[in-house]
Amino acid sequence: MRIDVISIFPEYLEPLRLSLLGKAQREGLLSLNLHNLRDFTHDRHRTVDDTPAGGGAGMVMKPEPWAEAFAHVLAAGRSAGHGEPLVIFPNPAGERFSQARAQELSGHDWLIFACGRYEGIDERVYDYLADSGIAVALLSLGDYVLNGGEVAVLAMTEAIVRLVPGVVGNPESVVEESHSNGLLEYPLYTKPAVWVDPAGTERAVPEVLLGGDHGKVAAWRREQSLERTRQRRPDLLEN
Ligand code: 6GU
Repeated sequence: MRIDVISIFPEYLEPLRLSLLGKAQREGLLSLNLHNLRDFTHDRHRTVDDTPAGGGAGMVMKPEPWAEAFAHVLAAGRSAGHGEPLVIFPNPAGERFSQARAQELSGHDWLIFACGRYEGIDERVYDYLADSGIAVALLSLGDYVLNGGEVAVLAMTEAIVRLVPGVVGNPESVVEESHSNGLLEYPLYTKPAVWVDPAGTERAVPEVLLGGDHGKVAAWRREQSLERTRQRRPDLLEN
């Protein structure tokens, strides 16, 4: 999978070089390419924003650097042998990102994330991409506002890339986790079988988990998942 990120703060994305995603890059499962939008400006101040047409607060990202950045990234990906990309604009006014969406996006060969800042990007950039036949999606992490798309790209990229086959060592660990089946994950325990907490209370692992009956364990976990979901996220059960 190839991922390009265009941002005025490409250093913000450097944590994607660490840990599991770093390993995926070293193993050739992921090619991560970071681009500074300011490299596609031509004035002394490397200007990427201007005042909003019609007036109002804040600044709007100018279309010209975005068009140049996309031309560069599209050429680079195509010459590396990739087909058609999906361009994702992290945006609080976009469709809600979810585990199901992460699963679907993990099957793509090439994603381009375009991080807006300030009040937003000139609308003509979206129209230009769409009219050029490029697939575009606006995705939001949730109903709150961040200062820019970078943090959202960190979250979305991690959620997507860990689902690419081969990235997580044990494929079962991405099957049995919260949201993979529409429910929250059941509680987890490890050794010791009885733990004395710092207040002196003995806390035992539920007996069913130590009995060796896999059918009973599975039934108990399912029940716990349902109960947790009912308590914490009843909205998930409506679907
Ligand atoms: Cl994707 N971007 C920004 N700027 N704010 C957000 C968001 C995205 N998702 C939630 N809030």
